[in-house]
Amino acid sequence: MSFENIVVVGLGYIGLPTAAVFASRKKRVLGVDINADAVNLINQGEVHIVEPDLDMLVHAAVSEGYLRASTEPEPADAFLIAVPTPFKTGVAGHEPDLAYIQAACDSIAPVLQKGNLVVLESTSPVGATEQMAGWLAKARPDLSFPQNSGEDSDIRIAHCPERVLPGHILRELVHNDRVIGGMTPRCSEAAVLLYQAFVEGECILTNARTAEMCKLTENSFRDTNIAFANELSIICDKQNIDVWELIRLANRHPRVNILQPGPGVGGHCIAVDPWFIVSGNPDEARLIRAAREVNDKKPDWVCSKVNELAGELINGGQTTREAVSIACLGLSFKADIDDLRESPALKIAEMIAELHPGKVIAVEPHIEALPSQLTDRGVRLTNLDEALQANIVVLLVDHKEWKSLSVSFGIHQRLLDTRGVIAQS
Ligand code: SAJ
Repeated sequence: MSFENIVVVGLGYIGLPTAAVFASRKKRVLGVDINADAVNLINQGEVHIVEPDLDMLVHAAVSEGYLRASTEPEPADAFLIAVPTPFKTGVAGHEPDLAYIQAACDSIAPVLQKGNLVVLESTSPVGATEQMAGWLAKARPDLSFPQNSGEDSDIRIAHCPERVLPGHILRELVHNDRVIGGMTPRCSEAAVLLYQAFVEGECILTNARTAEMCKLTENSFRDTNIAFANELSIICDKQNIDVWELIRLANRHPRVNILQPGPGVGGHCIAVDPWFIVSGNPDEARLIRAAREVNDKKPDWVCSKVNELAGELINGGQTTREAVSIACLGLSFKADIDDLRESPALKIAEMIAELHPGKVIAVEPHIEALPSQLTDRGVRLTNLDEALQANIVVLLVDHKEWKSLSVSFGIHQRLLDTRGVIAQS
């Protein structure tokens, strides 16, 4: 068995880098996406997403003829599905929506052939790989699948969740270990053979359900640890203790490793995936749900602190509420990226602008224009120098531009540093 022709369905933050890395190993790769603009751009050797070095890799792969993009799949040896798994809209709670996976199945089913491998890479609730196999089997009754034919099936199916960190995707794709969960042991072996084309980490075999749960567990573990840090930060504020020093000290214990508090947890993974465990296990997943709630409520706490600081300035008789200016440092969901989606910093800036009658400005070195939810509320994009003159400076993202900055604030100024990076002199 060899995998020379690979189709990758979904050319987003995971699918495109994965397609490009396979192509860089001289596999013939067809990337498939419903976004025709992205497909056209990729065929010109350009990219529609921001990720270090991805543009160069895609350009080289397209110029050498190993990577092509299309809105329609073609027959291949292996199919990788890397499409989004958002929440269902219009229903209460946080139920995963597998509609994109189902649509991917519909698109590849007509071109499937005996001997093909289909791998689900999208982060998915437990049971999604079996569901995917069910959809494919229904569309292709002429082929046999592992759920009915076990090791002798025509089609092999596996789940191999991506685990890469945005900003470091190309390095982590190659060097991270991969958890590979086949629907049967032979499915797992086939998937290992596929990934060995570029993975230098270890490929560890398990079954599909465990692989699904493993990915959700990794992100839930991180979310719970950050929730612990966020809860500590609120307790420390009340107790007049420096939470950053506290965590530094506690982490000197050989078996303690607490992450860092912040303004909340954002992005499309850590703030989403734990809900996939909760929605499938509402009575059992009590800690995982509580962690999500703690992190989701942190932006409200930050806004109430800003309000408190404004009150301090006004009560001191130094100014009026309308005259208080507020600057937000950073809007992205984490440091040194331009991604504003699901960003707690953006949410906080929006809430401040909504509630505060005075001037609100923002600094975000990675964007050129503010999104409309801020401009509609009168927020202006500015530079760091102007922002540091504001009455209240709210540091929301630990971008390198102001990490380790030492600032001396006047008596009419207050700093709320949600990331603990600015030293006051
Ligand atoms: N954050 C904190 N404190 C910390 C660390 C992070 O507040 O100590 C916040 C960040 O500011 C951000 C959020 O958490 O708002 C998430 O950022 P992140 O860097 O922790 O994670 P992501 O969402 O960029 O990527 C995660 C990674 N998962 C783990 O580290 C377990 C990555 O490996 C996954 O592949 C990715 O989710 C994914 O695609 O699921």
